[in-house]
Amino acid sequence: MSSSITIQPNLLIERVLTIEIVRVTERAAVSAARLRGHGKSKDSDQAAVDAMRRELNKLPIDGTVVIGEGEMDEAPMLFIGEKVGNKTGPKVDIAVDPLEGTTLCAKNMPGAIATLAMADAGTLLHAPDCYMDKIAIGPGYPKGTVDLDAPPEENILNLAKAKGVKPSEITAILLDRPRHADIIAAIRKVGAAVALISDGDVAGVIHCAEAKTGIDIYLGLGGAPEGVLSAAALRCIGGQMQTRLIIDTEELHARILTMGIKDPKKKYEIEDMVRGDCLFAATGVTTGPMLRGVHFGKDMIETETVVMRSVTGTVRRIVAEHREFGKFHLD
Ligand code: VTB
Repeated sequence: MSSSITIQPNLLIERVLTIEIVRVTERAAVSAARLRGHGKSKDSDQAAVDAMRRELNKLPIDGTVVIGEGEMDEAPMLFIGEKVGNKTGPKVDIAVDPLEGTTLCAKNMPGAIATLAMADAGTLLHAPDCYMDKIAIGPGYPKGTVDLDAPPEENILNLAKAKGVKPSEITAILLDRPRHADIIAAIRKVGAAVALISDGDVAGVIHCAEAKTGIDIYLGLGGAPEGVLSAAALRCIGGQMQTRLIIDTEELHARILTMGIKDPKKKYEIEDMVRGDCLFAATGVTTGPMLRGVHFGKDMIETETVVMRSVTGTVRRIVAEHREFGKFHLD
């Protein structure tokens, strides 16, 4: 007796794209890594952008960059609204950060990554390149355990209670910025620990959902593009996140109107930032808690990538040995 499995074309292409996007972040990471530690953050960013764009244009998608490297007039590549892909496949929204942590890469410090998220057209939040207030925790907690509008102390105490530990056993991660002085003081006042990062808050948010990192909660203001990317990752692996754009200039007010955002003070849940299923991938540029950085071997280049798919919640870690472009160290 023969059995047959019908795979819907859209589902199949979406599964295939899971592996295809790995190629995109891998190439961006390798290009950026060539300039690791050179002190030139703009150059390594541009190298990552160029590589990511080249690879995206090979994919069977009809894609639009909705979170990108700035606006059309100021960024030559992967600007918001740029069309990518070979137009043979599904219409998709793409959020990119070809080099998240340009300073980390320039200084060869831990945690620089190349990252992107992909979802059906019209389902990713079109956010401008502004600040975003964020709170995130990992999976397994009742909805509403923390709230963006509650004081940090209250969030820490509620989270400790939900986790069944003392507040002193909670660790909060924040970007190390003067603007976070009050939040840091409030967290420490209730006895919780603070972990400070100099850059890289996409990984910062994801750490909340990775038990091995020991991070329980992300708090504070980071980039809005990074916020949408981390929301995509949490949509895949679980966790809670609330955000609000910081629209504090006339220019930003005008800009968000053109992006379809009517309420500048709207509090976003993950489902508002990523309104359907998505794919997320990140490749390490410099070694950090989440990913190993690019390793240049004698005749090959090794990369580590994490790729996630929200339909199934599958997380794959792909360690790749690139011989074709490792051999001559070309890419
Ligand atoms: C974060 C971080 C980035 O910008 O989004 C941060 O993830 C926010 O802006 O790596 P400020 O640096 O102004 O605080 C980065 O540090 C750099 O893009």
